[in-house]
Amino acid sequence: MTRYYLAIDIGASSGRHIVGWQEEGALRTEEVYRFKNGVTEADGHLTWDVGRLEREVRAGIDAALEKYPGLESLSIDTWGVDYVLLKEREPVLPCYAYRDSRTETAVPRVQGLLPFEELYARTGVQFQPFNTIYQLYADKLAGRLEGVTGWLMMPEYLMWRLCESAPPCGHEYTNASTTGLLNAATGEFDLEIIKRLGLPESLFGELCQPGTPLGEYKGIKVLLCPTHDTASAVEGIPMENGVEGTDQLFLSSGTWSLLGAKLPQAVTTPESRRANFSNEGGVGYIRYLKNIMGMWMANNLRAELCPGEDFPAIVRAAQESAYPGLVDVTAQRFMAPGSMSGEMSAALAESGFDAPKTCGDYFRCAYRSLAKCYGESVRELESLTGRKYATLYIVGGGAKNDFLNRLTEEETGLRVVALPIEATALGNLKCQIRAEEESQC
Ligand code: LRH
Repeated sequence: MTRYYLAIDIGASSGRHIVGWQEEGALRTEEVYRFKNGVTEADGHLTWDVGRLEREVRAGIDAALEKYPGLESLSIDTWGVDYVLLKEREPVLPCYAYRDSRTETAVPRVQGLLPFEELYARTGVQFQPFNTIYQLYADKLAGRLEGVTGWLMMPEYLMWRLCESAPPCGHEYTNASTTGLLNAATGEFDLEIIKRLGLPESLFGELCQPGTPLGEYKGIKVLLCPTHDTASAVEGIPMENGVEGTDQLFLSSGTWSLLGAKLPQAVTTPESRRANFSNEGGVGYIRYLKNIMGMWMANNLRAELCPGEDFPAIVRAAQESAYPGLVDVTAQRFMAPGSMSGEMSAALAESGFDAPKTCGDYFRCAYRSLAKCYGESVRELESLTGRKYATLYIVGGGAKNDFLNRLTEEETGLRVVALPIEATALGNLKCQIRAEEESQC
């Protein structure tokens, strides 16, 4: 009898419900529901409408059930770092989005208590102003932690809402590894960091691994997949198994570009800190990667300069342009600019380039700058891990951009294998199938 599973994969700009099943040894999938996601501006802040996300999750499950009435299990993955505070069973609203600027005062305060050199040596997580550690400290400064009895990362929250009677679950390891609060050596919350920041210790319990059951919704088992979308994406890439000696790299190319290697152990050296690499938790390995501003730039440029234009036409225009300027795609100025094209023009002017004139000029600059950053990151990875790499697997929406793939090949010198697959949903599904098989043993 064929068993059907449901992966709910929610990114910062869209969410999708994908049903998967095994057929003749292969994992087959069908997308049954898709919805738009995005931040909501409220009182000058960027927030997530968690009520709407929950409604979309439920509507998509109903759509899946209509076609596949006997779903075995489901699981949700989302972007990392964001969370919902709870007072008993009630969410504390608003739920802030990671691009909000509320951590501006928290970052120097945290660094005053815990110099970044020490924090990195303990956690191995690259500096990003939106890391959960800074967001939780911003909550503390704003008095938002008073009376709080728990907090759940976004996918944990959404799954908990489905299994109403269940107590809030523990934190899932892969997503917890994006908080900047895990100890890289133990893989558990680092209580020394939590004490030094004066965060309530009772909020940081033991972690749960992917595969852990949470409860049931409409007769479907709800369980933890690798709930950080990048962790699921890496599980969904058909890279060589094993982490020792492999010469393969991954690039999950969506709103963000996550470029890295699977490693057996974390690298927390000062060189790694200076190169701003992160050690995130994988399923039995470390995802050693760099978080690079990805399609976020191109998506914003399109919304500003040519809304409604399809990407193949945009990519052709970029290819035909001869614009020579490049920008640093990791610069914080591109995180949430008022205008992406304006910010790019300003950065280009500062490095002595004339302003781009056409749409094609802007996109050429964005794609070439991205590929250049990929090249630099691969060289850094080689020097930090002491390995030589041969192949780069690219998954996610960006894998469909042949021009960018070619530039990436030129800049990295690696063989690029671009896979137009929903790797995140595949990784989410694989973990559910594994959990089911293990429960049968
Ligand atoms: C990609 C991602 C990335 C995080 C960012 C907030 O979707 O999860 O790994 O750093 O979103």
